[in-house]
Amino acid sequence: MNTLEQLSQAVASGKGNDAKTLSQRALDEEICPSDIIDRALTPAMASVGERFRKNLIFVPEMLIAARAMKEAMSLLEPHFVSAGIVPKYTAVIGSVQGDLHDIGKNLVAIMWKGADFRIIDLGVNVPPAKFAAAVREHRPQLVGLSALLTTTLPAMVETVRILRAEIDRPVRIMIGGAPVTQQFADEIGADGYAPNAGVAVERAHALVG
Ligand code: B1M
Repeated sequence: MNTLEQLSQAVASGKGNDAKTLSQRALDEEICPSDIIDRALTPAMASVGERFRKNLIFVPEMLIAARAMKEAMSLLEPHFVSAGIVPKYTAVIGSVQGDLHDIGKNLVAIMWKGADFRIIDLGVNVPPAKFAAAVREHRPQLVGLSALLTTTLPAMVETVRILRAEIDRPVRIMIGGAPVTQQFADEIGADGYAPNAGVAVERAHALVG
């Protein structure tokens, strides 16, 4: 098994220390950090989700795998962020109310940080009013909403509605997460949708540029 395959297996089985060691080994082998995410870490979480769906594992195993993924990401994050550069734009980001999933949201935040954005990360389970308050306080050009559950899509709809109703300055809204589609973004009046963190960077620049 090569390093990326071993890393994927370590994350899927929730071995945080191994995940960190193998991420470092992958970097030492000069594998680019976004390839490490796309070819090892993300597929690991997809396989965890698949096993959960088939009732082969349960919530605790998903949680442990998520922790292992975060260990690996903590090692990779500095490779995405350019030190000492004052960001040109500000973005507020969070997982919508009721949603505790944050790995995808964190990945988007890391990539935006490396792409000229100061990030105000509101975390998970963020009520619409908290997004609106953060927009008033930090005056971002962009707001990012993440949702991983079909049951939290209504909270995304409500957050977009409240931002449109209460914020009287131009702010672009991007949405994403596994159940989200371009069609849904169009229907609820979001300005943009991205299927993954890489595309989220391109679309963010298109929206604020
Ligand atoms: Co949960 N969970 N989970 N879970 N979980 C899913 C999402 C699920 C698909 C698993 C399954 O059944 N196959 C399923 C949802 C089904 C549905 O609604 N259709 C599910 C469920 C049911 C649940 C619970 C209800 C389980 C329960 O309690 N019975 C529960 C809900 C808790 C809650 O939120 N209220 C729950 C809990 C959890 C844990 C807490 C244990 C853990 C999360 C830990 C954490 O995030 N800190 C967890 C995990 C780990 C998963 C899976 C396995 C992995 C998610 C992940 O991190 N993926 C997931 C299965 C799966 O995704 N296949 C699953 C990797 C990540 C890189 O991808 O988040 O999709 P993703 O992000 C991508 C894109 O979507 C996009 O870019 C990212 C990077 O490329 N993107 C954006 C995301 N946000 C974006 C924002 C943007 C743009 C792009 O712009 C702003």
